[in-house]
Amino acid sequence: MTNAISEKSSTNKKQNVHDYLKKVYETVVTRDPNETEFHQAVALIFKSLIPVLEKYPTYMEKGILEQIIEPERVITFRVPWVDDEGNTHVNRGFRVQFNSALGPFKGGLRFHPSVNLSIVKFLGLEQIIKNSLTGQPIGGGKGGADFDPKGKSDNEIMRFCRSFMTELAKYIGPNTDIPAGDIGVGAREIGFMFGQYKKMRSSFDAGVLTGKGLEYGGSLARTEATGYGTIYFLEEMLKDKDLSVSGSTVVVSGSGNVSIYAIEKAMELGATVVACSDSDGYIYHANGIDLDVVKEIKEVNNGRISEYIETYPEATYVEGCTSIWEVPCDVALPCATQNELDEDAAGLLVQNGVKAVGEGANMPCNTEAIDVFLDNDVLYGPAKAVNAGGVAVSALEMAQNSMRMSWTFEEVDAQLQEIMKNIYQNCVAASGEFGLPGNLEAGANIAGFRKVADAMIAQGVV
Ligand code: NDP
Ligand code: 2IT
Repeated sequence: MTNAISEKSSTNKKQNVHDYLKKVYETVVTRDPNETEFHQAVALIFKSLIPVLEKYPTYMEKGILEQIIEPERVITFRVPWVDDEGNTHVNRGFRVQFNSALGPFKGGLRFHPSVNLSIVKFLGLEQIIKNSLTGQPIGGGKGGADFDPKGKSDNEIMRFCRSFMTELAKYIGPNTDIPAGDIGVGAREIGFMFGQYKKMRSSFDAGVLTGKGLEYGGSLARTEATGYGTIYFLEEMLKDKDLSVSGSTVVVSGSGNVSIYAIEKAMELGATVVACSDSDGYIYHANGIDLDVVKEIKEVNNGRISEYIETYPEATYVEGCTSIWEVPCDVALPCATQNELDEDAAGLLVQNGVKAVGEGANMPCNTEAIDVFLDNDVLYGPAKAVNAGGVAVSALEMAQNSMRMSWTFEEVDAQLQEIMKNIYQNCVAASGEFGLPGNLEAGANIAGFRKVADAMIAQGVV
């Protein structure tokens, strides 16, 4: 082949891939025009896959993308419950069983008033790739309800959880679909749901839910896993640039499960964490946050982060959570929710000299913010890779449940560290192989996608 002909064929290939992705993406948007978060997640993944489809057109020929963006099953259901005053409320429950090519559906449940099908589908799609990256035998799913746990009594939470599980139990099982926690769902909610599932089945199927209490089949280190894993990944990223968590100034958004344990591990490795938030505002403490006080407020009392200044009057509280990114830092860890960090915030972080951004939350940086980081050579760790430690330890919880035994904290933590290192290395290798060195977003999408796609091809169109 002459150079001119080979160049033309490469241009044609690029055009084919581009046209194909555009067509599939348009189908997604036309089918469900209101699902903007889902569109955003699809677009990000598709962008990363351009060089993969150029090299391996078989993924196009076999219609893998058309299949992967359509959930295997979507379940929506009514969740009626009665409050402490005797009033009846009706919420909407969801479970999206997205992809079971690598194993049973696996992914968390979110209880938050903003939950709708778009949110659950974007989270489910991300979960497919994330779970693949962990190297464990788990497919992807997600669920939740538009229920607001804030201000509810323990009994109200229990009644809601039991009603939610009464319907969900029909569709899940230790070899079918294994839910866990997410925003608004922690050990208390998992406990209530497990109790109801057990009662309905007359069977102690420990492996049907993860994030369980330690007394009845939970894994040590699951509570810490997402936050700790985030810092293990961050340390790998920094190490490659001769940087370290030790000595760095860190800002973490949120003050829930992921944030608290990211703060804990960052501090343990020698960082100073100067700010964290909740949905109302953020605190700034120049000497470093006192995590025990944050835990007391958020984990024990279900309080507001603003209460922190009652103990530390020298710290400041700022109303409004999004302005947390104005605080200068070496490392920014968005650990609260989707699209909490936009291009303006990214610009400010860059201006203030940020060196690394690690997504503890799912899709916390919008697409434009990611571009700002990549264009300015900021180390950027994408959620699918960075926060995969939570689901990875969930899979270790399933393994322990199957064996009817439990590992020590140190054993689980050692496996978590190994898994996070492997994920980092696989992302680096995939981004390099496909001509996008330094782009871990692309690396994560490519490495995660290929394993799922190959399993789908091996299993045929069913
Ligand atoms: P939690 O419910 O424990 O904490 C959520 C935190 O984020 C709270 O501080 C909450 O503030 C804040 N937050 C929630 N929604 C909003 C919002 N719309 N705007 C601003 N702040 C908000 O949840 P997790 O820590 O478990 O989850 C946090 C993120 O991490 C989510 O994106 C989740 O999907 C992701 N994730 C969680 C994993 C896990 O194992 N739990 C695993 C991997 C990812 P407030 O108290 O005011 O509501
Ligand atoms: O987003 C996530 O990975 C989670 N919420 C954890 C899922 C799980 O099954 O542990």
